[in-house]
Amino acid sequence: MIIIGELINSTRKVMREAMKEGNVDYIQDIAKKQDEGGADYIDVNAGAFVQQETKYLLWLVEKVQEVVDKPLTLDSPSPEALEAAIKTHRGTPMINSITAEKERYGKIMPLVREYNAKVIGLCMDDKGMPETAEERLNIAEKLLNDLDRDGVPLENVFLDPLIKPIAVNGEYGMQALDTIEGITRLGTGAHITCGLSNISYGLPSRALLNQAFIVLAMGRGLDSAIIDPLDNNLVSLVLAAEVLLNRDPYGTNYIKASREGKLAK
Ligand code: THG
Repeated sequence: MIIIGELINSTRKVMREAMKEGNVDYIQDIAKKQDEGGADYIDVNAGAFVQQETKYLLWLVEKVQEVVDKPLTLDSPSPEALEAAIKTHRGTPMINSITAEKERYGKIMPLVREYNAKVIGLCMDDKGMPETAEERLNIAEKLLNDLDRDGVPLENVFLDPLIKPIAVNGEYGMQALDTIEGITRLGTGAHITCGLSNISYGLPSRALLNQAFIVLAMGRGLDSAIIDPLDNNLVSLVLAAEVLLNRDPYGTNYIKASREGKLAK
């Protein structure tokens, strides 16, 4: 499972304050903890600073890379902010995100290609957020076709079905799961990721719903997720599910985590 650590995000109040105050210690501490918690990528988002997004994003890239060797997921719809951040980033980043919207695709795809970046592709187009699994799957196929045509290796692509809250519509869970399975069945070699916690928005005991949902989604082929790597129950459950799905041969990772005392009971 490719884990993307979600905590360095300006939509979170604590993080927004830390960014405003230039609280480097706090941000670097969260970066290190996500790294140790098993994050493969660290997401950085400065979108709350509308006029100064680029400035804050560059600062985040610099400060996080001072203390962590993992690549970053650059979380912005702005081609300008993304390009500046990619140039500052050491190594190969992941761009979060591209869509099938004509203008956004046209501006972001060349960055993906030029820097050989990983990229998250959201299942949306100029008609907005799709309503059904079938529409999502059609957009996913179009994105994969276009990226392939434009020379982007599909193993660098992470499709995101766009998770909507189950509290808004009881069908949203099944829609996401059916989309994940549909993408898996295409067999293109593209990865599948999602912002997991959207599913539980507005309901009590959100952690519980997130945990149940990640296991269901992994069973349908989810192989990456944007999550809180400091949630030991969640990360332990992911390691357990990998063994059960035979995605961790001989339980090597699971047993190693256990020996290191990292697994929840
Ligand atoms: N897909 C992609 N990228 C994404 C998302 C997605 N990036 C942003 C988001 N969705 C995933 N990241 C987060 C980061 C933090 C929180 C949730 C998702 C979070 N939320 C709490 C809440 O919702 O209540 C707390 C907010 C707060 O602290 O103020 O912590 O879907 N590709």
